[in-house]
This record gives sequence, C-alpha cells and structure tokens, in this order.
Amino acid sequence: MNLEKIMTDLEKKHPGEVEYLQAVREVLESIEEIYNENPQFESAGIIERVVEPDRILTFKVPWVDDSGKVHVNLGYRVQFNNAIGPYKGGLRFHPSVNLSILKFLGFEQIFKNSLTTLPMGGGKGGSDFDPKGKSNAEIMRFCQSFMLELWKMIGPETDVPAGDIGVGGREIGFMYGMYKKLSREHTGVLTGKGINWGGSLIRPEATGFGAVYFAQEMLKTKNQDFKGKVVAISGFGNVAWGAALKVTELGGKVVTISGPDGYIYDPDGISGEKINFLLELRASNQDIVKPYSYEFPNAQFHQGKRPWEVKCDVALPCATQNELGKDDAQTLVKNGVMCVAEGANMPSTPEAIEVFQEHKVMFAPGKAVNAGGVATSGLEMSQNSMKLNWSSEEVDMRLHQIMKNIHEQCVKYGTTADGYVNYVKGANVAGFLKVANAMLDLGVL
Ligand code: NDP
Ligand code: 2IT
Repeated sequence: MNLEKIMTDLEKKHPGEVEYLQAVREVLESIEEIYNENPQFESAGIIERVVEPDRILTFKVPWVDDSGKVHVNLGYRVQFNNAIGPYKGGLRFHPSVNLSILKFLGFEQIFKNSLTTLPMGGGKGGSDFDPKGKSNAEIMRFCQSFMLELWKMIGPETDVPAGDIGVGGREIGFMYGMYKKLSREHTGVLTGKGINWGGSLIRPEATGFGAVYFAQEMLKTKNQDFKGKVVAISGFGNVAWGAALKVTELGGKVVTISGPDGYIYDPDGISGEKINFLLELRASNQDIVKPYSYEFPNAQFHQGKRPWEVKCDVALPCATQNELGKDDAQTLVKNGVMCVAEGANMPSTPEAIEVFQEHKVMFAPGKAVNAGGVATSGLEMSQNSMKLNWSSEEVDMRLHQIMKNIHEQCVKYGTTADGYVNYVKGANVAGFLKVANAMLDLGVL
C-alpha cells in the first residue's frame, strides 16, 4: 500500500475535508501491514473502493419558525458501504455539520458496525440545523421536512438511521411519524424509537453503558476495576449520562461533565438526582452546564475550559470530534491517567493519541468503545423483525457480551511485542478484515 500516494490523491479529490481525511489516514495506517500481507485486497482495489461512499444524498430542508419566518437548512445522507448489511448509522443535527464531518462519521461507522458482529453496513446523515433554543413545534416541523426527502432513500433492509448529536428520542419520534405516514408501513426503519412504538429497552443508555463495559475490560487487563476510580467525562448528552450512571453503579466517581460553555467539577461526584437534573437541562434545549453550579453549590464551573485539566484515573471524552488535543493529553498523563476510552467519535486528535501511546496509557478509540449504541440499535432491529420485545436484562446482557467480544478482538489484533494493547490498530484491523473479505466475496461493486 502506498499510503502517502493514496492520501495525496484523496486530498486532491476532496480538498478541505479535514475530518474525513483524518479518519481515513488513521484507518489506513493501522491496516497497512495486514493489507500488504494480503495481495488479494490490492488486486480487488479494496482501499480505493472502501474510502469512497457508495452515494451521497444532499437536499434542502425548508421549514417555518413559530413567527412565520421561512428557513432553509441542508440535509444529507451518506450511504458509505453495505458489504455486510444495510447502511446503518446516526443523524446529526448541529450547525457545524458539513460533508467532511458526515463522511468521517460514515467511514468510521463501517468498521464500528463490523466490530459489533451484527450485520450492519455503514452510513451517516444529518443537517446543519441548530436545535438549540428551538420550540418543540419548530423541531417537529424541521424533522418532518427533513424526512419528506430522506424517506425515499431509507428502509428496514436498505438504510436504517438513528440518533447522534442533536438527535434523541424526541427527534426520532417526529421523523419516524412522518416516515410511517409516507411509507404506510410500521417497519421500524429508525432506531432509538420510543418504547411504546417499537423501541428497545436500554437503547437510550446503551452507548454510555457500552463505553463503560469496554473500559471495565481495559481495566481488567491490569487487574483493576472502577471501584474508587475518579472519572472525568466531557459532554452531557446521550452518551455522557449513560456513562455517568454506569460508572457510579460500578463504584467509580464521576467528577466532571462539560458543555460548549465550559466544564463542571463536582468533587462530590455526579450521580443520582444530579444526572436527572442534567437530563432536564438537555430536555430544555439549553446546551450549557453552568446552571448545574447554581443547583449544586459544591460544584465549580470553569468557563471556556475543558475537563482534561482535572486529575483523574479514567477519562471518557463523550462530546465531539477533536475535543482532546496534545496539550490535554500531556496534562492527563502528567496527572496519572490510567485509561482513556472514547465515548464520542474521534474526540482525540492524532497528536493526543500519540502522547497516550508513547506513555503506554491504555487508550481505546470511539469505534470500539462507543459501538454499544449502534449494537443496541441492531438489537432493536432484530426485535422489530421478530415483532418481539426483550426485557432490559436481556438487552443489557447481549450488549455487555458484545462489548466484551469487541475488546477481545482489539486484544487479538492489537497486542504488540511488549504486551501493550494498541486498541486503535486492533479495532481497525478487526473491523476492516470482515468488511474487506465480504467485499472480495461480493465482486467489484
Ligand atoms: P448530544 O447532542 O446529546 O451531546 C453532544 C455534546 O457535545 C453537547 O454538549 C454539544 O454541545 C457538544 N458539541 C457538539 N458538537 C460540538 C462542537 N462542534 N464543538 C463543541 N461541542 C460540541 O450528542 P451525543 O451524546 O449523542 O453524542 C456525543 C458523541 O458521541 C458524538 O461524537 C457522537 O457522534 C457520539 N456517539 C453517539 C451515539 C449515540 O447513540 N447517540 C453512539 C455513538 C457515538 P453544543 O451542541 O452546544 O455544541
Ligand atoms: O455514532 C454512532 O454509532 C451513533 N450515533 C449510533 C448509530 C446507530 O445507528 O445507532
């Protein structure tokens, strides 16, 4: 594999798509060795085919606000690769959304979904719509308009979207309602649905729970567990709250959460009613964490800062891409961090990952750590197909097993000569091999 040539060609073809190019480089660097050992991949053009999405749909989303003013946002769906199953991946609503971000997320999703062992291909979509400060009725009108275009592209055996940043149960409800009306079917095409209309128990918590199950396996390799561990979490959304809940349950203490306004340090631990307070904050569309410090006076609010300056044993970045840079990584290492597990997608920059790996800190990437969300989406699809609902114990047990299995795959493909587990390599190689072999079997498509 001529990695630099592939990257130069891609940069020429897709100038300025920094997040997408960053994600591709990371995967290619990890798989270079195994790719070169398998010349059949090269002759089938696997790399050239896997780095380009099968297709991209772009559409306009016009909607009317409460004062009668018309707005137009951009909508996208990137159907990246369906070698092992229908396209599957979330929808992100955030003003920063652009094609580069959705392509990076869709590309990562291919290998993440492969790791889950479930039959799901990779895709991602979303809009530059900003849900912050919008009324319920505005969110509904936007979601309905978005689905008026998207529904033609998706289906339970074709492409199954779900939530991501800015898209939770409420938005899935509005979008699913419109899909159901247009298609005249109740086939469960979106996942993350409400429990009364086809959703799965545990899906709301699944990404956070899964991330902590994965981190638990990492700690186990050093004969450690969460008991008494101090944990720093960023974000306070879909992923962060489930992680905070599970860390607390396992005896750890979560001391930070963050929003775009800054972070909260709560030395007493963020658990129980405090997590419920955070959920209420999120439900009011206010993406800020400062009010937490009014409600719980022992907590300190650090304006405009990231939580990585707090001394902790375990760090779980759960907000967004590139939110943990080289300096943050150096501070974490200096403060004795033992384990960093990515709840978000690509939250650590390549330079930060290098710092962790140089210092032999256990570090695992989003596509392994946060795969519990999409895995439980897969379990929701299974339940929809069977027209059955599993109990929360059953879903949780399957989720836990899947996370253990992903950890085993990472150890299998990522353990280096000195015994250090390179989880980045392990996850990328294991995820890639299954997809590449499927692509070989299916012919040039
Ligand atoms: P939420 O919208 O619930 O929370 C995301 C948080 O990150 C918000 O506080 C948001 O604040 C902040 N954020 C988003 N974009 C940016 C940005 N560009 N710069 C700074 N802060 C930002 O999202 P989720 O919890 O669903 O997602 C968090 C991460 O986890 C994402 O990386 C997502 O892709 C990943 N993930 C989510 C899964 C799920 O099931 N939901 C599954 C697997 C991974 P603000 O909007 O104000 O910027
Ligand atoms: O990044 C992700 O894996 C998600 N946002 C969840 C995708 C899904 O289909 O459940």
